[in-house]
Amino acid sequence: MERRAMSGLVEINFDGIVGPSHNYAGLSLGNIASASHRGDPSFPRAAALQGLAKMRGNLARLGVQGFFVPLPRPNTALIERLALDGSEDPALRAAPWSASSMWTANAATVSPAPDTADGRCHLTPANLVTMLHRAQEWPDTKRQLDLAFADRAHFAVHDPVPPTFGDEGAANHMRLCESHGGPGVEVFVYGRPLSERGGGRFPARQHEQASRLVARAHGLDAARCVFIEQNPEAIEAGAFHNDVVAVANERVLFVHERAFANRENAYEAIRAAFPALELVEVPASEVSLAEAIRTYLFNAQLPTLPDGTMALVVPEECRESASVWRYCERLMASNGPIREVIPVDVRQSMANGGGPACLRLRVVCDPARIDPRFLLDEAKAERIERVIAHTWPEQIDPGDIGSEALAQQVVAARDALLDALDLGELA
Ligand code: SUG
Repeated sequence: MERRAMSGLVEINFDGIVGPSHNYAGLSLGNIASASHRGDPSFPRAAALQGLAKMRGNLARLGVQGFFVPLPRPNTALIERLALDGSEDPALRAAPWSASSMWTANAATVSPAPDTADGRCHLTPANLVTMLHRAQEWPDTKRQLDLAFADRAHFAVHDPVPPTFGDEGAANHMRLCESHGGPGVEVFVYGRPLSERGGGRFPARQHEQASRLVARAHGLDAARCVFIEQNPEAIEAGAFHNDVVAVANERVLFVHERAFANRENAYEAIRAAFPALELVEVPASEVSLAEAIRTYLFNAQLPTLPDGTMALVVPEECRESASVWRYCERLMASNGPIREVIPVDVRQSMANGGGPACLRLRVVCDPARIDPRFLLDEAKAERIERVIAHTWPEQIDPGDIGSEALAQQVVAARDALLDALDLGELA
């Protein structure tokens, strides 16, 4: 199949605005940060302002930035379906309150127009079935995608993959290309189920059949798709998504040595589909898998800057780690494609296992085709900031979850945001 470069296409990062119910309930088995912060007080206002500061930095660097609004919480329909009456396990009680839609890398898988058979950009919302608190996201996520990408001549928004096959969206999907507007090779990374891995503690959240289904539904050319198994050792070490151990941009794949089950075969398969690959592999002898996962070095954004070089936008935690920062300094001094490393403070999200890359969904498209209400500019950033400062709870303690007073505050805060952004349809 012939795939053409298309003009006017740029990469847009859609960040999830951190919702007013952001809390630490320890809901994600296999996500070490989530488990270790279970029961801590959370700071939703600070969390949302940290996310907004990251968006502003990227808007200044890249000239374009999108966002999605938090989903409705607490989810009253889920509270009813779970028959919650106060006697249940606190983790179950917390699920309908989760602000997990902030991690928009799990909102959907996106195949840009130059890769697809019908020349439209295809989006499939992730079913996120492995975790209850995340499985509730997709219907509201789809509503938002349908609104933001309503132009059916340019976008196709699919239904999610059937729940038999867990799908966690773009967090397990990478795209390699010469330039964003040109044809790409799409790399899907899946985990083998525990039953097939001969044991282990943590579930694989991305099923191979989900990835293959998405590739078919998006009309991708089979010769330009690569399916790779995640290293079970990485899953066991806490890499519950591939984007905890790898990130790609244009020709570059920045990856930990232990990311894939069979590393040589994986690189060979990628090179066969995309010979121009520039591999930047971090050896375990320089940064251990555990340290990579603790600091989220790979959960970085890797945008191409206007001058054509690439920057790695990493969590502040990377600067505080001797081995990781030593590596970053060497990277910056090298002649490689990544010349700048920019630490950002997203600590509130990090404490739930979400770094800079988790907080954004990349969509390559013509910004003129998107509903402009989802694109950020400075005036809108100020409006969002004011709403967060005035209405987001400053602190949530574990005992607050389930309370009527907090529910009212969270609902009112989201309503104020929708009002400020003229997005009343999502109420
Ligand atoms: O699904 N954490 C999220 C973090 C998602 C990170 N996304 C990417 N790697 N792309 C998750 O595990 C924690 C919620 C809690 O424990 O309250 C949580 O859902």
